[in-house]
Amino acid sequence: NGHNSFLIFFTGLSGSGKSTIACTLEEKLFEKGFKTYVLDGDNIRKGINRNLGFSPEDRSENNRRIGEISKLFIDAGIVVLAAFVSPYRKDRDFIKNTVGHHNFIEIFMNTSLEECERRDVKGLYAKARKGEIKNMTGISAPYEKPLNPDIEITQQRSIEEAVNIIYNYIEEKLQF
Ligand code: GGZ
Repeated sequence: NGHNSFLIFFTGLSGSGKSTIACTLEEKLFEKGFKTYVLDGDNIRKGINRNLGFSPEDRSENNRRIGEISKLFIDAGIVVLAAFVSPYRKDRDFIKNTVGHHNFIEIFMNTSLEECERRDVKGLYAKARKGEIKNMTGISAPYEKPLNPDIEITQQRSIEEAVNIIYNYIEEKLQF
């Protein structure tokens, strides 16, 4: 009883809500019986990509490997939810080409820098403002907004609303 598998790719600033929405959506998909997996900094940057930092080159390599890993999961029949800053258009395009355009759903978490900085869950923005962290996306490194994302989630959305918007969009792609 195979089902269609693809990559749901969340991009946005640190603190924009990528992981929260990805994990909540994953629970919903799991409840409906789909095989799913969440890729994020916690399982990728602490493991296979622990040799990579936040220079443009390292971010590109991080994203290249994320694309290749996603492709393997898709081949294995798993719906992949990936939550990464992925600030460069060319890196997101690489991932899209790697998994195939029809297997790629781009979700732009459009939360303003002001709001992300207000949340500052990990204290990274405060450190970046003090110059203790360099290459911080939004402060001292660029974020190239998606020009044509499949879905844009604005910051006034609740978690539940965001998950429902994405679920409704992917429902037709899911084979029950
Ligand atoms: C951006 C950084 C940085 C810098 C550490 N810039 O909110 P988080 O903590 O959990 O998510 C951010 C994560 C970004 O890693 P990614 O693998 O998603 O980035 S990329 O796609 O650009 O390769 C943040 C933390 O790591 N973090 N330093 N300088 N985010």
